[in-house]
Amino acid sequence: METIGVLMTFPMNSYLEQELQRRFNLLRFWTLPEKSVFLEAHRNSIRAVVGNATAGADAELIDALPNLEIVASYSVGLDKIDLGKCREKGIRVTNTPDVLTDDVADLAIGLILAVLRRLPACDRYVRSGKWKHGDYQLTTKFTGKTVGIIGLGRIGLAIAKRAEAFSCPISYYSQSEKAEVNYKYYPSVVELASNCQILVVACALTEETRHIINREVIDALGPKGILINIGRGPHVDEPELVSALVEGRLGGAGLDVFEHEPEVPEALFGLENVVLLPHVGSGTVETRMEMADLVLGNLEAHFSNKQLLTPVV
Ligand code: 8YV
Repeated sequence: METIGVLMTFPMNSYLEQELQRRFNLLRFWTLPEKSVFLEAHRNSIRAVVGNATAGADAELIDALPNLEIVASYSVGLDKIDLGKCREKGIRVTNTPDVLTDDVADLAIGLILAVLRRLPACDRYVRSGKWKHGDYQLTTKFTGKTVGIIGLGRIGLAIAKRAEAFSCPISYYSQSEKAEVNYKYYPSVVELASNCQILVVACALTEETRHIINREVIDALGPKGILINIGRGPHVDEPELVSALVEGRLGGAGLDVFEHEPEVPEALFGLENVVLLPHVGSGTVETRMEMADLVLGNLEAHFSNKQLLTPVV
């Protein structure tokens, strides 16, 4: 398979990069200053694209590669891939579901605790020596709080399971009610937000879910409510979120993703009720290795005419 051209869009994992280099003719897109010149030269040899949540395969890239057969994403999210274009052209698409579910759900709970119990601020309090002059202020209890989840897929369900262990009543919003769960269903995000204390975004980013967190939802969650986003930045109307937090119209937020990441609104930096993470939901050694193995397994399967491990298209 050493002659098969594989275009990697972004530096995502060194083990994956090494293995792709060993097994295929790996081309590193991010190292090239003149991308269009490069594509002109290599367009015929590239048969696979390996992308991630930062750089996938848009219509322009797909159209530039006449022999593209497969897009193997090092992510569960598919929002950076033009799926319609792939379907139209018969290009296969794979992602990395399941292997990252636990990590992302763990992180959602970590963010809830970090916001409610002010963990980063407490840590800063100890390090700065302030503890010697008095105890840290009281914080807010997590156990028993009502948790609303947007999107009850694999990750949403895993978050619900964990929150249940904290005795939290669970409710959710998704496109349709799920027969297999006993959690309370709300047919709109505003209704869900009005009826929970902690609102967690765990759905896929699509045209329908872009800005699913808008001013109305933020107001429904209210000055004691907490927003947790482990989905995608564009799920949230970020300027609305920032002004709600700055003005005290929302109780707090735990954010792993941002609308224009790695740019993060500086207005959030001084707020103790906000915890900011650099998109690390799946970022453990163990999980990233499993994600890399899935990408490799899917490519090997495709080019050996075997069944894909995790096909999307
Ligand atoms: C990654 C992700 O952070 O799976 C997703 O959808 O957002 C991620 O796990 C990313 O693709 C790593 O490069």
